[in-house]
Parts: sequence; C-alpha cells; structure tokens
Amino acid sequence: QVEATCQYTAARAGKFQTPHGIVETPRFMPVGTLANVKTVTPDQLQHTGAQMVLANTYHLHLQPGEALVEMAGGVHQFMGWHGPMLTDSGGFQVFSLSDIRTISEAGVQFKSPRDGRIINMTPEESIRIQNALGADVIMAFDECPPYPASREAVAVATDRTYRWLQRCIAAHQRPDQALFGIVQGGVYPDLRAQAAAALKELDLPGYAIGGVSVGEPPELIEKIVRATTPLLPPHKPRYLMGVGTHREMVQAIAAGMDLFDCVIPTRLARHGTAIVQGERWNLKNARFRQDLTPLDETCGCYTCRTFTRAYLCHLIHAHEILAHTLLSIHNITALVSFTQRIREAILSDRFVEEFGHWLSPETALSE
Ligand code: PRF
Ligand code: ZN
Repeated sequence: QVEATCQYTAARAGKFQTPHGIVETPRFMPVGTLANVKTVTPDQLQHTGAQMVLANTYHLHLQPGEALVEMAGGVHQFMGWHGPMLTDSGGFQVFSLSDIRTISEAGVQFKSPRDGRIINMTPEESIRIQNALGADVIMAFDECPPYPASREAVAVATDRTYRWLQRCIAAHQRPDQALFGIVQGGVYPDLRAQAAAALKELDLPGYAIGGVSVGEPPELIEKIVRATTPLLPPHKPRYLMGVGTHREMVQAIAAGMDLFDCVIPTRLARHGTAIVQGERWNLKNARFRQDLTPLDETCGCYTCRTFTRAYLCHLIHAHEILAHTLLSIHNITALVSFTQRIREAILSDRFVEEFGHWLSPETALSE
C-alpha cells in the first residue's frame, strides 16, 4: 500500500503486511546471515527500530541445515526474532563465496567451503530450503553476473534468471510466504528494462533489483535504478539488494525504491567504526580517548544514551566484544532511523527539502 508520494521525485512511503507484522517503507533491513545479527540480541535489535531482518539460504543450508531450523519451528522461532523476516535465495552468495562452481541451465554446482561436499543449488532446491526456513519474504534464485561483464554474458545470465524465476514460482509451496522476483541486467539499461517488463507480467508480491553494488562506479547504481523502477508495478514493494549507504539509499528512494539491506553497519562495528551523520568515524582514534560526550548526541539508541566516546574507545583498545555489540546497535539504529526520517519526510511532503542535498542537482530537479 502506497501511503504518500513525493511531488518532485519518484519517492514514496508505503507499508506491507507480513504474517509477522507490518513493514513500513522506505526502510533499511539489518543482515542476520546465520540466523543472528552478529553480536546483537533480538531484543536489542528490536530497539534499533529494525522491522524486517534478513537471513541467508546458502549459509543456513550449509550449517545447521534447514531440517533443524524447520524442526525448531522455523527461522523466527529458532533465532527468537518474531518480527518480519526475509531470506535471500543463495544465488548471490554461491557466486561470491564459493570458488569451485559451475553454472548450467539446471543450477549451480559448488563445493561446500565447510566440508568439501558437492552441492547442487537449483531454483527448486533454493525454494524448498526457503519454504523449510519459513521467512515471510523469500527471494527467487538468480544469477548475479560480475562487473565488468560483456553485454552477451549479462544477457545470458538475465534470460536464465527469468527461466529460473518461473521454476521458483512452480516450486513454491507456501502461500503464507511472499516470493519476490529479482531484476538482473547488469549495467545495460535495455537489458534491465526487458527484465523488469517480463517480471511485471508475472504479478509477483514484490520486486527486487539485484546485480548492483558489485564493483561498478556509484553513478551507475543510480542510473540503473532510475532505468528500472519506472517499469515495476507501482503498488508492490521494491527492494534494492545489498545497498545501504546514506547517499545510495537517498538516491534509490528518489527513484522509487523501498527496501535496503547491507552488512556495512555490523561489519564496520567489528572494525571499531561508527556511522555518525552519514560519516565513518574510527573510534580507535586517539582523539576519542578522553572524549566524555555521547557518540552521536542526535541519536536515541541505547549506546548513545548510555556511554561516552571515551568508553567505546577504551573497549576497542582492550579488544572487548562489548564494543562490537554497542557499535552494531548504534550503526543499525543510524541506518534504520535515517530511512525512518526519510519516510516521515515523504509523508509530510518534505523529502526534497530535507534530503535533497544527498541528491545530484539533476535528480532533485527532474521529474
Ligand atoms: N542477488 C541476490 N542477492 C543479492 C544480490 C543479487 O544480485 C546482491 C547484489 N547487490 C546482493 N544480494 N539473490
Ligand atoms: Zn546511537
């Protein structure tokens, strides 16, 4: 349901219902690859304002296996997160994480990095695993071509992704789970347009743009997103996979995207880095040693309400794990609340006024 649209850009505020609650958009989703957001408990996660959390089919299949998760009552029950969840299909992770792999029309064959056993991941297998895991939103099994890749290679992958999507739809057994399709097409606007138009015909409950943020220059991400979104159905959620910096999210929201995910907040936290007002601060820096102010006084998260920069700096120097937890809580809150503020701005028709400085001048004035 679209609640409000921006009059100068394609930005919109909306919401969609899942069996585990409502997701309000635009919204950033934290990543919980192995059925946990690293170093953060579900209770802490809830207080960051996160609504939907991601997990990964590829990782959970390798360990502990979907049979156990299903036996435990599904991924929500297993990990103790009772809000909305999404599982990625494993397509992207197979390509980026396992070195020995062969791609064919059937699917992807790869060697498990855990125990060396040969695994065949197919559209049917990915959907079977995701049906067993039981997330509210499941993703189609796709092929994400690398960057750079020739137009021919990307066209082959994009066509195959479409045939795989049809197989995913046929294999999908659970009407309580929403299957989202993924638009591929690399950096070629015509391939993107063709893929988006074909997917639109299938009338899916949601649509994702994949294959971006894989090493291409940042301007291209915006260009691809702007070429793709106008061709997607307006009243369905739109998810930009693997994108989650402030600027990229504002630009994509201006183009009409709703959902984002990225490992950045938790990964940066483990390196002692905080996201403050869209900048990255290394808390290890000596300038924080005696700084008794909150990390970000405009942030309402537990970390910022309770601790000082000097304390966080101390924990990092002492190699205390609590530093990872506290910085993850802050960084996730920073990204979720950023998208939450954008949502409120769209609802009160102040998106360009308040967030226009993140956009390039052409974007802010066009449309
Ligand atoms: N496909 C899938 N997951 C993804 C991607 C994709 O293309 C990306 C690309 N940014 C991140 N995660 N299935
Ligand atoms: Zn904070």
